[in-house]
Amino acid sequence: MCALPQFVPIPDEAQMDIVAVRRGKVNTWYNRHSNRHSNYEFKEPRMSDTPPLVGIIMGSESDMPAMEPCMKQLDDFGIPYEVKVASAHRKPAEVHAWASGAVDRGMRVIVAAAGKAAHLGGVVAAYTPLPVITVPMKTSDLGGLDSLLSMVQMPSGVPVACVAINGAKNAAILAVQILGTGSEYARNKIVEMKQAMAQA
Ligand code: AIR
Repeated sequence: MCALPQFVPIPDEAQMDIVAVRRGKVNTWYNRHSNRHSNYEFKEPRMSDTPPLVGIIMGSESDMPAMEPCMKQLDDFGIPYEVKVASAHRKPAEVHAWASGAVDRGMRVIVAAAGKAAHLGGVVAAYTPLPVITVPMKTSDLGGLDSLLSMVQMPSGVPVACVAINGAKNAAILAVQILGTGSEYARNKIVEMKQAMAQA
């Protein structure tokens, strides 16, 4: 009989970093100033003493407002994350480079948001062993059904999870639940959130 595979927990340094973020030490990797689409100006990923555990990628800067609840929820949980904008169709090489380097940059789970023919999550999943949670963006023409179907109908062998249309907050919660399989800190955050919901 085969031995069960060893469970690999999130390293201690990452746990310590999570606590550091909770104390407000770390900013997110974007800030709110003008750019052509949505009042966000993206900076180059900065070298931080807190490696991101969640990688958030979206197909366009126009997806940013709908993805705000994802970042806010991770901020509330004190989980470090990285934000990347790159389209699977317009910048495929950039998506490839980002996704294939995610593990080495310390990430444990990826959230991918896109609208219309939303192939981003599937393409990212093709390049990384990390779990990918997709967020179908609501669209003006088809209400997001186009995005949803593009994400959920993945071929066998390359799964992605998929939350509701514009379900950015749930994507963050699911990401932290996945982190919680190897991090007591993350698991406790979910427990606290559930207790707060039950008491509201
Ligand atoms: N998109 C961008 N490249 C491929 C896809 N599917 C998506 C974006 C966004 C929508 O197209 O994720 O939801 C419109 O993007 P834009 O840049 O035209 O505003």
